[in-house]
Amino acid sequence: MPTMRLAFAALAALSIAGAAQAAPAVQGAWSRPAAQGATGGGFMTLSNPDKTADALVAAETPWARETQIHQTTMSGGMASMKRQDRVAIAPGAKVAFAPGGYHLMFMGLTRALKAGDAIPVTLTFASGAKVKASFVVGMGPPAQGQHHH
Ligand SMILES: [Cu+2]
Repeated sequence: MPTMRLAFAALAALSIAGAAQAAPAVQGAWSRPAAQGATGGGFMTLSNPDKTADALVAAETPWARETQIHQTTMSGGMASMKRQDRVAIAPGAKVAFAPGGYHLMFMGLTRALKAGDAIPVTLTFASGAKVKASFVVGMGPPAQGQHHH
């Protein structure tokens, strides 16, 4: 059945050519201490190593009832937070999630966030990639070299 074998070979080659784009990377993920039941903020730098645009569309952690993507904006001297459906990351670009800008909002913490804790978060991207990251609890970004892949 040489024809059959050829067909399989062609399929295999196709699936390699059509492989998912490279997943975005997370660096310096951190969060501030917070009480159980309160709301926590998640900060990080996302980078897109691929030649195709991607976007963060969802985040999830078992440590909070719900996790949302927010952006803090200033208008008329007042800071307000708006929920974001997606945060685009251009090809080869980095997007900072930091106090005063984009951040994750951990709503209804199921446990207290104490310094040194590592919040397990799963990030979902428009490309379909799911990336796990540990958000280290402290007063600022963790030292370089501690990020997880
Ligand atoms: Cu917020």
